[in-house]
Amino acid sequence: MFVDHAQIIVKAGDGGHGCVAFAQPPYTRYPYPDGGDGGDGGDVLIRPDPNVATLLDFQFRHEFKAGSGRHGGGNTKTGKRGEAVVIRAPVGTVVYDAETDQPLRDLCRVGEELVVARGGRGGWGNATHTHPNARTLSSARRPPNRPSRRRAAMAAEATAGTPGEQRRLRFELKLIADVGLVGFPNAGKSSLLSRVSTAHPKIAAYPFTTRYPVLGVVTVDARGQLVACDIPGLIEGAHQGKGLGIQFLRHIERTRVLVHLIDMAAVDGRDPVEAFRQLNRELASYSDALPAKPQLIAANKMDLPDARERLQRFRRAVPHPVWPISCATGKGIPALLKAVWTSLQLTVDS
Ligand SMILES: Nc1nc2c(ncn2[C@@H]2O[C@H](COP(=O)(O)OP(=O)(O)OP(=O)(O)O)[C@@H](O)[C@H]2O)c(=O)[nH]1
Ligand SMILES: [Mg+2]
Repeated sequence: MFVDHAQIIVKAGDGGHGCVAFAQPPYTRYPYPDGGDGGDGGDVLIRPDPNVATLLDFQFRHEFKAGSGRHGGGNTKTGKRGEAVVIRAPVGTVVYDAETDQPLRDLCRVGEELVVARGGRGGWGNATHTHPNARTLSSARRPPNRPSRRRAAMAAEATAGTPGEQRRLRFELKLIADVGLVGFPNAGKSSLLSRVSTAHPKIAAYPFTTRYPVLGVVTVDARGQLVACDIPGLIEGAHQGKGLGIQFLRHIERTRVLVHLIDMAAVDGRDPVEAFRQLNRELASYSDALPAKPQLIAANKMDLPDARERLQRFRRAVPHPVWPISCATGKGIPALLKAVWTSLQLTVDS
């Protein structure tokens, strides 16, 4: 199951309290303060992990709580630090503060880390608090068995730990791929991905076979590898929620090149020129960034009858280069991949 939204609550650990304690070694007249500091509370961190594919785990677990620091002890014992919690999220997760809806960070690189809730600080024990003024006691700083009028002042010599931060967060996953495959349902997007990569997207002759994005690693002869993303098909009015809507376009927002697949055999009776224009209108209604990306047009199903004539008509109506391919026979696909590769190199240089 592919899940690309989640809400969670994070709570960092509280700081432990500082300790009030006194030591009186033998043969000494005055005891001295030796209460240790409280330990700091643990932080809550988020780390992008390439082994996590979706936000599915957060459907089952909403709360993440780090450990609190232990209180300080006598004999200047510092309390143990609270244990931090590391949340692993898919690479490409955008983290928002759910209260303000402000983006906190886009976790798109492995190795980075975001502290989302800081642990509370441990309090000072009276040993720390009196340092460096005096290790021995003045008349105002007496131990409990020698009370003075200023006992209240003495008690204040240890401080309480501070509470850890608590926050509500929203995650939004935007997949990371080089190339996005777009087109109407049944255009052959999944067929192309399964032909050029080891991914196994579902392929069938009915619309909306693909219900969630699928990534595939494509090897382009000896040149190198690229990651392609197959998304559900779009239809006219998708921006108004028709079909599966346009929310999946989020996953191709980060791609650098789009491959637009068009069914030249018009198996569903859709005119290729109309299909091309309608799909571009849907892309434009999602954002200005998508139409601005380089778009390679792949005329698919060229093995079927009448595809050739439709391609000629398409070329006359649409003044862009077109790559005729067939996902059934594999014809034309190497040339398309080379063009995609060149286009990617150009976007890197620019
Ligand atoms: N003859 C022929 N059939 C093809 C070709 N490419 C895809 N098909 C068929 O077209 C149908 C739809 O293919 P898919 O790859 O599932 O299409 P899609 O664009 O992923 O469709 P959605 O996931 O529904 O958006 C399947 O029955 C494929 O076998 C081709 O080049 N030639
Ligand atoms: Mg598909």
